[in-house]
Amino acid sequence: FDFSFINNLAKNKHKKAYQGIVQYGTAGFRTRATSLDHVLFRMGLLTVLRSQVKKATIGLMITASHNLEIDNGVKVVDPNGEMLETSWEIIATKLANVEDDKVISILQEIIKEQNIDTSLSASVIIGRDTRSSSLNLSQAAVSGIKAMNSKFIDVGVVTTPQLHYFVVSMNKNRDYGIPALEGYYKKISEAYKKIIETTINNGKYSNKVQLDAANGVGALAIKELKKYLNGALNIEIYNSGEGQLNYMCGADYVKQKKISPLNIPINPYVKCVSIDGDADRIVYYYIDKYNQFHLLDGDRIAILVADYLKELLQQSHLNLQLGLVQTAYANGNSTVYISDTLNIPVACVRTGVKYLHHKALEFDIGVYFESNGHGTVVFNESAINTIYMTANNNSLSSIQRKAAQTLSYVIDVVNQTVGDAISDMLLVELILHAKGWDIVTWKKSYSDLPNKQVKIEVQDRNAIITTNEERCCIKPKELQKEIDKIVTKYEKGRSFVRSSGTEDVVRIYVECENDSDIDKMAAEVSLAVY
Ligand code: 16G
Ligand code: ZN
Repeated sequence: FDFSFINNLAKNKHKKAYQGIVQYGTAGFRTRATSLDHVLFRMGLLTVLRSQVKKATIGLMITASHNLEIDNGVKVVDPNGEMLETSWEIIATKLANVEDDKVISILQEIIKEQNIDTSLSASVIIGRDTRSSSLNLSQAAVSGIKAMNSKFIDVGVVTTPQLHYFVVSMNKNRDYGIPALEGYYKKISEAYKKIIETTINNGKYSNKVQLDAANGVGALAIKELKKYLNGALNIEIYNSGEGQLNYMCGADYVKQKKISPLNIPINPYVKCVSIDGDADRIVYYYIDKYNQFHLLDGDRIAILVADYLKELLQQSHLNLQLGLVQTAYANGNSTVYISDTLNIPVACVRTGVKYLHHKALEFDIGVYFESNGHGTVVFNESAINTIYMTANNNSLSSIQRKAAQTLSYVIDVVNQTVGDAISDMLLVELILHAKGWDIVTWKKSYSDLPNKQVKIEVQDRNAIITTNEERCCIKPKELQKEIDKIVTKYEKGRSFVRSSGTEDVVRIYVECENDSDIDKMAAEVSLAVY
């Protein structure tokens, strides 16, 4: 590397414009867009080294997901489509925060400590969302990548899951799919159409969906997807870019506020979905004739998917272990329903996709979803092979083979690299279609406990420390005892507090049996936290 050239860029063109500390959190760096130029430049440098260590293509996605337009962020995607390894988050944080004239020495330190052969060729794929700040930030990253003499592909404006798809398909020698957007759309839409064609619609299913695209990149992707679907799903797109990104719309808004987004037509019982600003989250909802709002969030999607997969496994006589992964935010009744009614093992992990993803990999088929609508299904290699073999085994009964065939298409509909709003929507739709369900029937399977989330702004979010997958607070010391005392006063009461991984806030979750108690309970726990 030409260190003096890099040094010059670090001290001039990409010098620090922000003196505060930035931290590589649950989903990468995320803060005001104006503070990020130097971070992006440095992440450009770092991904090249990461690529040399892993001897594979690394991804760089510029987005702040469901945050408002003024924010932006960046996350690094490892070769298998997973989030950057934890030990490198620390390295990334260090590199992002040192003074401009220390960038070179830190780079040299990383090279030495990680024993990196810098003569190896490297490759980085870079993508961005539709934010007005994203183009400049991606250019800052490219500036870093180029300064390290690495190859790179700028795939431009893509959803986060599409960027993950690119990384995996590049690294898996096309086994996973063709590394192009066309490959992505074709893969998921072809498989979707095959399943729809082979199942008889026998009930209340309607293929009309009103989709709120949060005025983000998802709108572009869905428009594209529609061309490939050829009418197999009737998607009406709202908030497709004319309004402000994530402002009073999008999956996070709808999930938190439990109300419809701006601009979506209110027609009773019409199936609606909201995705977020980078299209990796999805929630469903509808309004009934009394104008009451009904949410079907990630917990419900997970249950729908797990139930369907279980049925297919039974029909195909496949002895594969199916499991479900949730976080503490999962509604208590959803957990009871999964273990008691569906009899599917369910695990709980801490917030953040990487934790869910890793846990899900412990099953042959792992379904994971956060309540906020971020999730997917992962199939291990041997499960995939067994499914394909069964689908093609002519000596088996046609029912058995057909179920295995359907499973094999499901594998292609799903974006296994990360939660993907678009492929999750197709998955939900094909299941509702197979079951002949409308959205009301889906909602009826069980009822959620009333619940509420509150956030409290704090100086130092690290003041709260939790254990037991965030369900128990160990610092400050007395807090958990107080929460326990509050909780016992309410039937089916449950509450936990945790510090956010993306904002300087402490989050509080409460749930209990009676709707009329929920505000009081939330207020009591908030008071204990203050
Ligand atoms: C990030 C996470 C998401 C998690 C959220 C929690 C990824 C890709 N995204 O958006 O999974 O639910 O953070 O935010 O891991 P919080 O820590 O602010 O509550
Ligand atoms: Zn997102």
